[in-house]
Amino acid sequence: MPTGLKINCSDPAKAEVVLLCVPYDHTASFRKGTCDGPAAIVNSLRYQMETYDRYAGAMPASNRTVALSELTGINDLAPSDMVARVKDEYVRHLDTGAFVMMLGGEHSISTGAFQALASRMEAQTITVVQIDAHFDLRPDDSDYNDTPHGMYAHCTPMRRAHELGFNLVPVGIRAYSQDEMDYARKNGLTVFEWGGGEPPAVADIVKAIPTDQVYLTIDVDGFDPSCMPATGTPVPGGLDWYYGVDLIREVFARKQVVGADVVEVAPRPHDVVTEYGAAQLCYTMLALREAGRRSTD
Ligand SMILES: [Mn+2]
Repeated sequence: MPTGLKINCSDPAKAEVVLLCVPYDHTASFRKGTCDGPAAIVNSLRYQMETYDRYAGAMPASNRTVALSELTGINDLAPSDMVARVKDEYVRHLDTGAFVMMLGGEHSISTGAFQALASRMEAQTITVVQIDAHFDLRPDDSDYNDTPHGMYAHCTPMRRAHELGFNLVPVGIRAYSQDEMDYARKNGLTVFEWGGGEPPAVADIVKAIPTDQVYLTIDVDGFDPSCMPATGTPVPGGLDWYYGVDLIREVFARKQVVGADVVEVAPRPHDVVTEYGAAQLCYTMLALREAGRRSTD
């Protein structure tokens, strides 16, 4: 009987791993509901996981302290205040040396993490590896929204990350504006676009990451909707489940992952596939951290 992840520490300030829940859903452009994502993912994490993670060949260590940090009331905030609150909270966990696994919530929450990391480390030494159907490189959402949410809308976090100085490696991209592609080209991004042939070798993606340090941001719509259907803006033809797991495994084996998030889970009635899949990715990432890096090629 699967028992799942033990959340064994009530004080995030004393924890080695913090599950930072950000139930924020203000600027979604199509289907709403990502404010219910974090609780659904945590529920699956606690009660649905096999303790042994076969993807990592390891388990999240039972003697590690794991705490929940839930940003309650955050859904009442305007996007800029939300980002500021996520940043403050994230910085607190960075300063106690915790590894933060952030759960969303719409993708704009990642900007708070980027700002926090950039306040404590050199952004240039970190690459944001982004699994996503969309670039999220817009300056704001004014090109498609009659009542725009501005520079922290959920179509903007990678633009904000790039402006902060992070390197970007987007993977699974298959829906974008011409301006976003122009921005990516102009700034020399290596883009792993999906569709139009066989997917690239996982090793080629890892080789394209210019730094040792990586922040992994997983928008579940980067995966094919057959495995992640409950999301705000599903797009057919994404990453196959096992391809995504292989990519995440290789990133953890070759790089130092300084933070991760799983966003845009929008639970729907009579279906737990997406939150289960998102929880599995979180669990596998925590198990991969315990498995450690591979020393040889
Ligand atoms: Mn996204």
